[in-house]
Amino acid sequence: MSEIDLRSDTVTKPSDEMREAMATAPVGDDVYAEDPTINRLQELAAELLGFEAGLFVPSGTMGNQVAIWSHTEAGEEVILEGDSHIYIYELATMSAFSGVMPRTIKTDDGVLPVEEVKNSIHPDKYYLPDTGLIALENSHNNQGGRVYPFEEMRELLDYARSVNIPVHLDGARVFNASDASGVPVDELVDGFDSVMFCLSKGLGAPVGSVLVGSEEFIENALVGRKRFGGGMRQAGIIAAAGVYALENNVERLAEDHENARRLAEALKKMGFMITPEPTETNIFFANTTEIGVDAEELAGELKEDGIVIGPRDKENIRFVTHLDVNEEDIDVTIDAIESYLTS
Ligand code: TLP
Repeated sequence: MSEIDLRSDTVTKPSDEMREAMATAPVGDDVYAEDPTINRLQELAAELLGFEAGLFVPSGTMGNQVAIWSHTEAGEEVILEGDSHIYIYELATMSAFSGVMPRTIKTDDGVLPVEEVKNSIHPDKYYLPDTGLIALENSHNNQGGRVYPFEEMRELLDYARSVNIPVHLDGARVFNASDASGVPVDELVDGFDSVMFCLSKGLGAPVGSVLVGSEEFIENALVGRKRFGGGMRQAGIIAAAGVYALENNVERLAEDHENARRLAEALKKMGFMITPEPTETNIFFANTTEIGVDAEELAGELKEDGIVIGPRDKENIRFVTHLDVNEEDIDVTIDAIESYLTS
């Protein structure tokens, strides 16, 4: 029996059909822009999101960091949310590689209040740093896959445009956000200056992300990608998985959302505290404080039944559904947790 792995949607393995597409992909040297499969993926991504151009990058982190490098000058500030992936999990790369300083706004829901953004931008004085970029995240990983409210996002984008500050979207899971909100993905990202989305999460590809923006932005980002060590050669073999993912695995994300919702509801009945409530996409957090269960111990027990979960500490677990977890796996997980609690 294969494991049921609920730690992250990054754990998906390429299907036989995806592997077939990879094995038969035409390839060329991408540093010469001669890989037909990469070119196709970049065009497809740009078209789907409504941008002029795209750039295939090895990871979401590189996509975000190349975007920051491309938008900013050393010595500037980047405004972003205090629990965002770029701030928490990207090893201060914006400071190390781009020479910019994060200016974080801590929130309870991942949503940047426009007033606070305004207050975070310094008056135009030679002795105060300029704001080079604002970065948002949708869906928000550390907020349990919450979707950025559409109207608030539009308000922020309009404000940023009025003061001429570019806005980047960490859209690692933007297709999940689109499905959950019912807003077509190109409308959801309209008004951003750049968007990074991941192929290697819920879309099920083994590796890769795409950065999209204007032609001018992508030309600059191409330099950034090379500098960051992301210039690839016959990488059409992996880009093919991305093309396959975009053509086959977007619509089914709704199943992951349904599975997450069902699992979260069952855990709630068992006494776990769930965030967000209700679950919005394929991620949620379950807290064990009220039922007095040690999350790490629970993880150890479940592992013996072939169920892998990701406790963050003794009381908090992040659950993530994806295309390698089906309805039956959710039933098996619910039963296993229930029997642990009642034993
Ligand atoms: N997220 C991973 C971990 O790094 C936490 C996960 O398991 O969820 N933006 C967002 C919103 C992400 O969640 C991630 C990865 C990234 C960027 C970075 O992508 P990669 O791992 O491809 O560098």
